[in-house]
Amino acid sequence: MVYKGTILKYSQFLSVNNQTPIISISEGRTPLVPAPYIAKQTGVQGLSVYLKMEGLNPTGSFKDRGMTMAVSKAVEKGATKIICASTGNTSASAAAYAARARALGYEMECYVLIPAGYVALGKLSQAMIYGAKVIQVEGNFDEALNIVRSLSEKYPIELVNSVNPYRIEGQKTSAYEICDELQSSPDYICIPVGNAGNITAYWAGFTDYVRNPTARPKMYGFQAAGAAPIVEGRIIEKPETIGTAIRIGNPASWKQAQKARDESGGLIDSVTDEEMLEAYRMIHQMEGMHCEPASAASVAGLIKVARQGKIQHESTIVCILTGNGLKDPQTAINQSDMVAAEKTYKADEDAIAKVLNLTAVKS
Ligand code: AN7
Repeated sequence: MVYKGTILKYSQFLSVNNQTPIISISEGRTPLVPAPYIAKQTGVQGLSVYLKMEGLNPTGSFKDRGMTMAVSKAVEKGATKIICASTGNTSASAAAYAARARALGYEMECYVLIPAGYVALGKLSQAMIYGAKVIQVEGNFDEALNIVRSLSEKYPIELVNSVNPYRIEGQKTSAYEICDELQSSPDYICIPVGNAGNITAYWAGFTDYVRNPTARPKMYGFQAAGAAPIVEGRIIEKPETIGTAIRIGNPASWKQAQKARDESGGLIDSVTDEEMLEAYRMIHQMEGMHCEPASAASVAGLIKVARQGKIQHESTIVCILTGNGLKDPQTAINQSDMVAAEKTYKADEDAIAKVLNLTAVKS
């Protein structure tokens, strides 16, 4: 049977019925890929580390799992406009699901507010080509979120940020997939934390799906050091990090993230931009996998806390790679060893052999 997305697959866990219009782009079913090099880098014996490739969702991030629910429920109640603030991925996803609603004959417009100058180009281009109205704001994500929250209270427009409970509900399906695929629950989830919706959703998902409370994973969340309000216990007025996806100083799901941490026996810590970029290079160069910089916070965090003795040997760990590496090509180029595009060579075989240092003659 043709796969038709997360809502149909897991409908018994979601607030849908036969009347709910299902706005789907066949999101979900993302690969869980072993990461043996990263496992070794932790220095802990016998770990099984997997990367959950959420960047392989239809718009290149985990946001699609929540957006299929939020837009389906918006259409169900008759909304014709949706709005969000975004560091990029939410806007791309909202724009795509609005387009998908139009494909099914519903009137649906999408408005997105993004912090000017701080959204990776791939994400901005997605929101634009999917047909959203893109408003660049001279301010950060937190300021943009305050505006869209207020607008959605005053005007007939549906808010699709993760303060919309259907977003969190939909994002639980990744936890279900992990349990289905491993045929048990992992011991730890390592996950980047920005607005804190995703860590909240995973914990809710494991709580639904794993009956025995002691079998549920510990939730290990990681913020960027320059944008770590939960770790520091205060709002960060001017968050800064290379991981622009998680450049958030006042997370909407702050309390819920702390609850996920405490109920699971987990932790929320921070990683520096240097640690994030080191993990980002490792994921690409030593695993052949890809993700965007913010996603690498999960792997950077795992390595950090493993070296502090906070990971049991012989355990199973899933790091969530939340977004696709192709969204931010500039960071990839900046982090590569070669600045390939800057220099060109004559189309001459001998000259190229020399550049490549190919000296020995094949026998
Ligand atoms: C790749 O798109 O907040 O803790 O506006 O894009 O649930 O916010 C993105 C967040 C991690 C953090 N990784 O998740 C947005 C936005 C990537 C992300 C996060 C985001 P939350």
